[in-house]
Amino acid sequence: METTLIILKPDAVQRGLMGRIVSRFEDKGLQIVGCKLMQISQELAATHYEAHKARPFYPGLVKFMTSSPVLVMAVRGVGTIGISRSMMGATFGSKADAGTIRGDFGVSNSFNLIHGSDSPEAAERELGLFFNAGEVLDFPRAIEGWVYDMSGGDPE
Ligand code: 3AN
Repeated sequence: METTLIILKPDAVQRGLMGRIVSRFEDKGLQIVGCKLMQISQELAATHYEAHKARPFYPGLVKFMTSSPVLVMAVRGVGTIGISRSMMGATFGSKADAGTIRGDFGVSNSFNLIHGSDSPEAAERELGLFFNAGEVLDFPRAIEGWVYDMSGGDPE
């Protein structure tokens, strides 16, 4: 099982798209194990996006991400990092395929609705940045045996 960090960015919150985007993760069968609305500080945005510090879009990205609250989620499942990335679609709303979150809900290249960790290392780091101890919960789902084939012992 993997856990990834998903952020519904300020545009998703302001446009009233939270419910529909969260539903996509639930509909897929992924488990939401952490969730909170928060305002990202300048410091947190700078740490989260430090890999992009030298890029021309960095100042605008930090301004956008700190401009209004975001919904952060910890999302768990087998292969959840890759699955979430394909559900999100390409970085730019103008290029993202129909059927993806960015492809279906946005057209902008800067306001692209959603962030998802891109590797297990990034997920571990980012979950640690956005969630405090005790805010990501381990709990059994009643539907687990219908989401995954558990007949071999491991989720298939
Ligand atoms: P993704 O979120 O698809 O993994 P990254 O990691 O390449 O995209 O970029 C991180 C964030 O930086 C993106 N989510 C997007 O908001 C922003 N970004 C990336 N490239 C550009 C760009 N050329 N212009 C504006 N914003 C960008």
